[in-house]
Amino acid sequence: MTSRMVGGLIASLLVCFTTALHAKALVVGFSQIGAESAWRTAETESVKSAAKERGVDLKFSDAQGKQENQIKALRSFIAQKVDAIILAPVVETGWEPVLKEVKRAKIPVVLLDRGIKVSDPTLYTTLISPDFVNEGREVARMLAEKTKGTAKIVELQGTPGSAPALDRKKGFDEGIKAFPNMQIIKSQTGNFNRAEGKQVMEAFLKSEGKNINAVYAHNDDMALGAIQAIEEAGLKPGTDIVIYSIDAVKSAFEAMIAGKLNGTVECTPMLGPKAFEAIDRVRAGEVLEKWTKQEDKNFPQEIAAAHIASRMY
Ligand code: GZL
Repeated sequence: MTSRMVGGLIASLLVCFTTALHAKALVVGFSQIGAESAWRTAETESVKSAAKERGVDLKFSDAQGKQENQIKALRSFIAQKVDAIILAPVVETGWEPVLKEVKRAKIPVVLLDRGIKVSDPTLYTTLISPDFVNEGREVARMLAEKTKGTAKIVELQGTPGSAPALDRKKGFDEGIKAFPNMQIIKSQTGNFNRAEGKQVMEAFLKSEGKNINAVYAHNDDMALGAIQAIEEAGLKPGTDIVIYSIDAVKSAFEAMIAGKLNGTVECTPMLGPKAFEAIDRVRAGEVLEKWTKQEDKNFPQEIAAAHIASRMY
């Protein structure tokens, strides 16, 4: 090689090195609700591992279930000049002001697993979530089939004001309308967590006792709490009182195989890769669908054993 060629080679290597140095990692802020359920923890893990795989610098904030902490986190992401924001909004309302600040800072927002109500749809790029209303309808269908259309139901609702709680109730109410002998006799929030699900179920058993023959829980963690309460009351969950829920977490499959849970509807938390794909597309100038809809799957008790080995969360 002539000295000119060696010089040229060194120069081009230097250019590659400096560009690589300046191609800074993408910085993404992730405002997560908390760790209220196994599902939520699985979602956090999915986002963190997808960020790691992509070499994304992820700024993670756990709001401990409080909207004001999420709003603080969003303002901090603006101050840090992040390239994009992932937001799992604890409730549907109260986001307009802070999302206007984010928009002014020209930071794209991807909503994860829960929707929001805003007058200006440009305040977020897309919502990656399932159809919660359909999930409620599917539980109603499975419960109607199991009880032949006659059931005195107690309902464990998710977090008040959250999209999944509002829409899973809406869908279930629609689903049982066709069955006059299926009534919800008690309905209360258990905040999507096992402890509160157990406490509320204990109260239902105290006030309604033998009158109850079905439980509709908006998520598996509350259903698992209800199962504990039913057993402690000397009754057999899954037979004396049938139980249906949503999420399809691994412990729900274990409960179904033990005959204590009668069915669950899958709502996948493995949304990390999709969140970063959406961010890449937005940054490349694409306009995304407002709703990146995730498909659900029903898991009645009968098929739990065949599927548990392949469960990812
Ligand atoms: C659903 C998600 C819900 C889960 C719960 O997308 O928002 O929140 O069903 C979780 O387990 O707490």
